[in-house]
Amino acid sequence: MRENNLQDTIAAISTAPGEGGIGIVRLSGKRSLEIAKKIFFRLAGKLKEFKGYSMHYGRILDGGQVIDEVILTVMRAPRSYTRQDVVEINCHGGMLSLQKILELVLKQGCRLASPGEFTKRAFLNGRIDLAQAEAVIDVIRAKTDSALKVSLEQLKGSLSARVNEIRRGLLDILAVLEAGIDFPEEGLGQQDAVKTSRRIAKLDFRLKELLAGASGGRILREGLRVVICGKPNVGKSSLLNALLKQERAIVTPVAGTTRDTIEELIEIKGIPVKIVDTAGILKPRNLIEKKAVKLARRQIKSADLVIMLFDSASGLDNADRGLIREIKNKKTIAVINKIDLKSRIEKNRIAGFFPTVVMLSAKTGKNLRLLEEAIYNFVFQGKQPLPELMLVSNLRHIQSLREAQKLAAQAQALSLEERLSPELITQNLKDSCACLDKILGKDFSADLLDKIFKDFCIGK
Ligand SMILES: Nc1nc2c(ncn2[C@@H]2O[C@H](COP(=O)(O)OP(=O)(O)O)[C@@H](O)[C@H]2O)c(=O)[nH]1
Ligand SMILES: [Mg+2]
Repeated sequence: MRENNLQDTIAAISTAPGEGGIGIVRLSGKRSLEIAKKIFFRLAGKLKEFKGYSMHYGRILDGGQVIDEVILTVMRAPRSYTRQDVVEINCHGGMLSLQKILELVLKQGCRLASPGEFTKRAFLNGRIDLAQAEAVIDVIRAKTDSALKVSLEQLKGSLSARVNEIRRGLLDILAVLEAGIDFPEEGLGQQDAVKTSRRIAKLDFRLKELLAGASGGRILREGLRVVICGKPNVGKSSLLNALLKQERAIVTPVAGTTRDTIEELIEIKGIPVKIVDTAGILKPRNLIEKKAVKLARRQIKSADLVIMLFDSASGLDNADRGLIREIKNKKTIAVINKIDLKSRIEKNRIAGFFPTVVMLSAKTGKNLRLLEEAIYNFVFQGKQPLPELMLVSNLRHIQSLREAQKLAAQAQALSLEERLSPELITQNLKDSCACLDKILGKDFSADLLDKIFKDFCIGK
């Protein structure tokens, strides 16, 4: 595969497209320094040798023509992002000079890098493992401070260290068991069996511990999709505005004001929340409303959490009851809105249908905080998330950890059986270990790498 070829010298624009103070063209590979030397001319003094971690002020020239005034940063193998020779050309951040410099280095023999190829090289050259490589893009895409913290921990290698530790534990047990299989006459004594079982149980516990923070971690990474639904005029758009703290959606006393769904990203206590306002669900009066209701239903289907809104002032009616039936399989927080008006709904009437009921006023903002707390609790089940337990956030890691844990638990159950069959236990432990290897990228396919890095930006 071309992209797994580490011999080419690759180049790409590493800064975001558009205007900026500075733009960077990055080169990585054996010929980086040689190519940079061909197009770079120092403004003061003569350039002798590029030292690692050095910066040079000068010009990029194409033939005799000045392309831009730049600063060149040189990082030499193996002390660089990719463990290869890396040159970063810091030029003016206009698309034209970036594009021209990129074209120039391509003309001189660089190949255009594919998305994430610099990071892929860091992985293939062993500077970081696969879980760390995946954390790079999560750091870039983090939507909240908490999400950033989790990704930075992963990039630092905290998750990998935990996984490695468990993996080593599994290998140690395997070594003992396999010695027993090789010398069956000695066999595994009762004492050994108990000891083995305890050791597997410990690792099973460690895996469960990592998985305990996984659903929260995943939401921090991907965001929580919250859809506000309810019949017309209960205050859905007002609630969106209140949570957003700005007048985003049109609010009027006229039923049927909202037609298109409105989505906005907000932060609730560190959780990135995609909040979606929908049209009220009631018998549509015309074609537009019919489409709006259809859209609203589709949104409800894709929600991680539904906020079902009731109007305190108008009382519970058949339309509300119909909606309650419609969303009975969704995770829902019920909200009784307009508590600033005379109440005609008792909380108890609704509490039977929903685990959480919040009473608030979208108009005055009263108790809005309680809804934010309810959403937070929905994600973290009322527990304060411990940073050390919030190490997992990537679905691929979660799935492999789950599989590894299941296999370890099976091995542990087998080790308690009277007629111990070491071969079966070792097979389960080996498979469990293989799952952990996948997380770390000790075992990978070109397809997997393609899948992971295709989501990266070019130049990273
Ligand atoms: N008194 C009071 N009126 C509200 C409250 N929330 C919304 N409303 C009013 O209810 C009407 C419908 O609100 P809107 O947000 O458009 O409802 P939607 O159709 O569910 O989106 C508007 O006149 C709002 O001003 C509230 O908490 N208290
Ligand atoms: Mg509305």
